Amino acid sequence: MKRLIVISLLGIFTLLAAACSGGGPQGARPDSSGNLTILQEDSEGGNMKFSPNSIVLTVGQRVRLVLENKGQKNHEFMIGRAVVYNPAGEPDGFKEDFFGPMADQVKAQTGMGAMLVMDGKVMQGMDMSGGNTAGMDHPGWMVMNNTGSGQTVIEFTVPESAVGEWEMGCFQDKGSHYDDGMRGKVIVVKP
Ligand SMILES: [Cu+2]
Repeated sequence: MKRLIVISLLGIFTLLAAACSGGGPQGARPDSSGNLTILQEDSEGGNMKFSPNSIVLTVGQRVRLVLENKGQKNHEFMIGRAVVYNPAGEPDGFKEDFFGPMADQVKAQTGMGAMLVMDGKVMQGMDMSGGNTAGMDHPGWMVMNNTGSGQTVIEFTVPESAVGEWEMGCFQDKGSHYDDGMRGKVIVVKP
């Protein structure tokens, strides 16, 4: 009798687990040509966000992330994990950088007024900072998408080493964008 109960319970747990997993992680996926548009939005009152704020990428997929700044402010786009905090206690980028290790295979088309920045150095695009990169000198690889930049495209093939959960974030204005909701999930799955 006891054994029967244990077996029944196991069965119920298995069913529950299957129901919860619901066919893989939730999030927006690139279309059949690999394009996935991510809007950077803000509004009066500090409502900052990425739309969508959860994306799912698949290993081996050729992906084109199309960033559009729809807001009034300048916004960054970084992917990584383990947020680092500066001495002032402000979120200041990620300890582990998603793009850094594959920087040689990442192609970016920066829109007018957008920049590709690596460890605070402008690598591509027009330097609109006037040499003053303070505020966007986070560790790692990022796109600085100034307001009105149009589209910036990040193109890459998703590597096997990226499998797992990552975070996207904007750390502008002393990390306040991140704190105000400008962050999201990036999940990399096996095909
Ligand atoms: Cu922002």
